[in-house]
Amino acid sequence: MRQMIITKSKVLAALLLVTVVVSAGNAQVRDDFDGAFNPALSWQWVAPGNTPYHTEDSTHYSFSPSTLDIVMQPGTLTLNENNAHNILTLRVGPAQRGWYIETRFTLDLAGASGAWVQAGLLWLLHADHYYTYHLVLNPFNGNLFLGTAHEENGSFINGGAQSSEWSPNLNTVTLRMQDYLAGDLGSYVELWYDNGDGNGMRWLITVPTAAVPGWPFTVLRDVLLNGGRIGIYTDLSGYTGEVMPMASFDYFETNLPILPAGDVNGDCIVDDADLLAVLFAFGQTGANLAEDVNGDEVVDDADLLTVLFSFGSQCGG
Ligand SMILES: [Ca+2]
Ligand SMILES: [Ca+2]
Ligand SMILES: [Ca+2]
Repeated sequence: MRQMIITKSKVLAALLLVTVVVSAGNAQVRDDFDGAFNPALSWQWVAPGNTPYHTEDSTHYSFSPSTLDIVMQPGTLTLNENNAHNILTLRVGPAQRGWYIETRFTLDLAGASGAWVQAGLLWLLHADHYYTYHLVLNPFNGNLFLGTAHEENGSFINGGAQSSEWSPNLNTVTLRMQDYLAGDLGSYVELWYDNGDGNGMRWLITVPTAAVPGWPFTVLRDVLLNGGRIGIYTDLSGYTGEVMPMASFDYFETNLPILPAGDVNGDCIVDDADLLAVLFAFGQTGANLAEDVNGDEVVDDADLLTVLFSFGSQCGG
């Protein structure tokens, strides 16, 4: 009996070791938005090129016990408007094979109509360089469908995918983007969805990025190959009615390497280079400063402390 207990505990220890090794190489992170943000994730509200740079507006979001509820408001990343609110992202390093990002949310239109109301997944380098995969209201017939958008240098185009339409009653969707393993890393992105019609998760389309000659989606290529920001977003596309729609996000999940807080240069480790960057930029003010770790538009003690406290931290913990 004693022998068996020892054997079992050895097996358990070995399994734990394997788990640790696997998760270090390919860490999955998830925020269930259960009444608060997961404190292990360094969510940021900043959107380079947007005004305000720090997009948080706490009067327009709250938590239920199981969702993050964002009440939309006028403002958009579209074209040169760049005046969106509550843009929520995580900084990530270069992608690895088998990467994915996924979210599920409910879009409560609250009677809104006549505008391209959108909510979904965001890839962000700048308010004029981003890619979105989203649920969208067709303002002409009230149906919902899945759309995509890409903006480069403020030039806005379709992101290469659009679904058929369905009744607005089916307003809870799961959206997933993942690696297309048959192609080179960073070259193709698979789009998947579940619109709650009982048919489960299904493939929508595989989108080539700008790593494939002739394709324009530079943001997908650049974030996958070099890192950037991923997250969730909402957009009213000009709607200014009385009652605002609300997007209730149930979770966000990814296995892309999340950069630790304080990783100023985005190389997946907080070290001397980040410390020096903050010291040299100390006292600088304004938007879009990489050394402004907490996004309050000044490089000061608070940013320095974040770097010091997370000194040695790496992607995946
Ligand atoms: Ca823009
Ligand atoms: Ca670093
Ligand atoms: Ca700061």
